[in-house]
Amino acid sequence: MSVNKAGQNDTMPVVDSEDIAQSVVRHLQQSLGVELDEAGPAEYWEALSLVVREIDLQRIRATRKKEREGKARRIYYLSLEFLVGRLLGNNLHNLGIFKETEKAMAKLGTPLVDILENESDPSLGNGGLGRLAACFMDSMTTLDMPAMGYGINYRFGLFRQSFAGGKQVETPDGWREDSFPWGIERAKRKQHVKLYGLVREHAGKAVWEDTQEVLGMPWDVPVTGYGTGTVNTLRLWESRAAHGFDLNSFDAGRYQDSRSQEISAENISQVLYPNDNHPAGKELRLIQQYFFVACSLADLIERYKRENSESLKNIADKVAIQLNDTHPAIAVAEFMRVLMDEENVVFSRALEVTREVFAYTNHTLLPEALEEWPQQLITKVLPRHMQIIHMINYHFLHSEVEAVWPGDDHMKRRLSIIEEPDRPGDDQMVRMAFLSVVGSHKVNGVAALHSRLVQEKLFPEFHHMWPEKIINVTNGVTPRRWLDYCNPELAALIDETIEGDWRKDLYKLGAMKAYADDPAFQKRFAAIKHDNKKHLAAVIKELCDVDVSPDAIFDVQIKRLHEYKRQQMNLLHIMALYRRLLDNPDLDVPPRVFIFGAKAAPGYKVAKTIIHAINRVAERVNNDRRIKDKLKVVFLPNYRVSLAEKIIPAADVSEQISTAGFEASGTGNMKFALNGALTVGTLDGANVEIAEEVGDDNIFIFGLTVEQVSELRHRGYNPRDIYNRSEELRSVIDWLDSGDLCPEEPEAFRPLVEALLDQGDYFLTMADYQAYSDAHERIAETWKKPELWWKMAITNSASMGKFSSDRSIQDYGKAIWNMS
Ligand code: 4GP
Repeated sequence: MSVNKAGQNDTMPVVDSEDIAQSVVRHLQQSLGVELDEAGPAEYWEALSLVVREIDLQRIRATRKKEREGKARRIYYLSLEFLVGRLLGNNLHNLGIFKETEKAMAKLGTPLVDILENESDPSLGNGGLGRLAACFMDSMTTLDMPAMGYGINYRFGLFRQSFAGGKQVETPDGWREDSFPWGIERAKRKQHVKLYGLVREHAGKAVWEDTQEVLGMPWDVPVTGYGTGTVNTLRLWESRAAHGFDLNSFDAGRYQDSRSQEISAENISQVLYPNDNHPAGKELRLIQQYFFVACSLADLIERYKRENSESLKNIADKVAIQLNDTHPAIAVAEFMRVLMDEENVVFSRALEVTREVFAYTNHTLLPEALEEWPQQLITKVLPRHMQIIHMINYHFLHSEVEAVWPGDDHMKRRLSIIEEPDRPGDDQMVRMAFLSVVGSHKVNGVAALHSRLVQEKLFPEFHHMWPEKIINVTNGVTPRRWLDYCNPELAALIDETIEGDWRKDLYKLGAMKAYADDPAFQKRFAAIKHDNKKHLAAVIKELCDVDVSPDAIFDVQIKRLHEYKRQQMNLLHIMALYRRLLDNPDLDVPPRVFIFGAKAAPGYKVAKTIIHAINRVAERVNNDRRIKDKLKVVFLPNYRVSLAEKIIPAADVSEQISTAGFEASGTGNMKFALNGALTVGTLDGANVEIAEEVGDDNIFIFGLTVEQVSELRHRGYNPRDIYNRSEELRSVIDWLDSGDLCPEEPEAFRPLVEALLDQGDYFLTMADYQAYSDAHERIAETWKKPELWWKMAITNSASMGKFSSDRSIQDYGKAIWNMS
């Protein structure tokens, strides 16, 4: 018996619903010790996960064997975050056994949908960069690339969010406390990591000694691909005490900083730092970074030696390491250390090899997000690495910079990996981005506009020195999770309509453009959206206790809460709409539901204020009968991947409204368009390329461009002028500031008002407001013409071929990893 078309591959065992049901029962009884009549959805979830894991493991072995025999270069993706999302449903889809499993579970009496809801999201990331890493693992596997992801198995992932009086409340998310059947401990591959200590010279050689040691235990999570027998591995490290050693007991006198006493071996992998686009400059964070880098490099070098040769001189032929942002940048120094101190490779050759192996992806231009570490801290935690960074820097400045700008000390200071202090006596900072650029053969931005800004604004001198080094690879998303799995009805309609398997070649969706005008097709497309909206309405009712109608426009902004993403602009506009409706309850506008989902970093005051304000406005609007349900506002708590999977298929409008020049790419924007939502967006990040693909008539672009933003700043910008001129803006900001929305804490929204009016409105919310409001008028007008709306929606979905992460990975393969 065969499985569905995805599964037809001769390396795969054929599995039918009977086999699955039997295996589930076997695991219930033999692995979990549960009788059939005792099993609920949670037990079924675990048993079924074990069934799938068994298939995965079989394939992992086959994959490894094939790879050992092959000649290909292996890609190692180093990332402090992998926001993989729930795995069971996705794996069933990828393996092509979803339908058979549905049947099996129906036979056993518990619907698969209920079972899938029992999986907690592995919350191992903050946002875009972590989710991108997960899409990339899916694509590398689907494309049969030998690849491995390396990260940290945090005990507590990103916090859980709830609201109290509208304010964000954070609680720890012990996501794997109950069970995580996907992770398999591989004690045989454990690593020892050194920290602290001193460097002494012995017979002319640097020796790092008197160190403390921690143990890194790998947990392997299988990564399935679609329509292939390949299963890759995501190896996540967990820290443990080595030899009963505890960093706490280490002689406190040797620490320059008493905070380090809080660090014990086990707590290195305890928590994910909850910051998006913002580094956490804590000692423990540096240790986390080094810990996972050291484990990963040791692990991949061992594998290289097992499979290839004892000598590392040709390691670049077989190994490519991708740094996901600067978080793993210390890997450059660690790799050099291994080559020089353990393998006796001379400095210049070691640097050549390192550069051939490493490449670095930049994900943000925000200056505050560019990681820097105090030199003193690195010297304390990793004394040998600090020496090596100095050596790299010396070579870089005195031979490479010198060759381009001879005698130019100013340029050397600008480009130095170790920054001069602003004031004498201040600590010198190590610029991890510069270390990453100097240590890599390629650096890439994540959308065309962003990469141009990386070349021109972020690293112009590096771009001058090495014109070939900084390139673009536009982000993408996996169509398996973000269409096939999350929107099965639409996936089925597409299958019926077009030729070929779009799951593997997303450009095939282009054939759907021929149906954009077809009334029958439009009707079905719209009916699916309506169905998805009904499902989401039920989720909204359950989580927010608000009734929303699936006939309204579902207008969605889901992403981390950040001033540059401008949720506050959305809020001001909602407040204005509400006031317009109060002035005239019979206003001829389509009913709208504004949906938010976002976590704010716990220490980010203004972001938390924005959440609070949205919730308070929502409460007011949702309970006001005068506006006749023409406006609803909901903020779904605890936004995460599994919630995104329910929201995105149900969206009509996708809010991508960052200040131009700030959002490196965005990937939510791609997921929404793929599922037939229309974008209201600025010319920022990948929105620019989305507009190119769908055509200007099929997207609502508004606002200042990057060039206009810099002109405006240059001219001088005073948000108060806009406030004074715009009656509408003035009235909503005054309302926000009046205490009316939060009588028990009348000053609650001051930080937001101040950011907008008194602190220069850095993100130009006021400047873009009118254009944004006008774009929403256009949206409302378009909604009134359903044939036009659905034509646009279908065209969007059909034009997303470019934004598959398969295409991104192929680009990486060609331009960065030298894959043939
Ligand atoms: C994000 C960027 O903000 C987002 O535009 C991009 O799509 C994503 O990376 C993937 O490239 N950056 C982060 C971060 O998540 O922490 O810097």
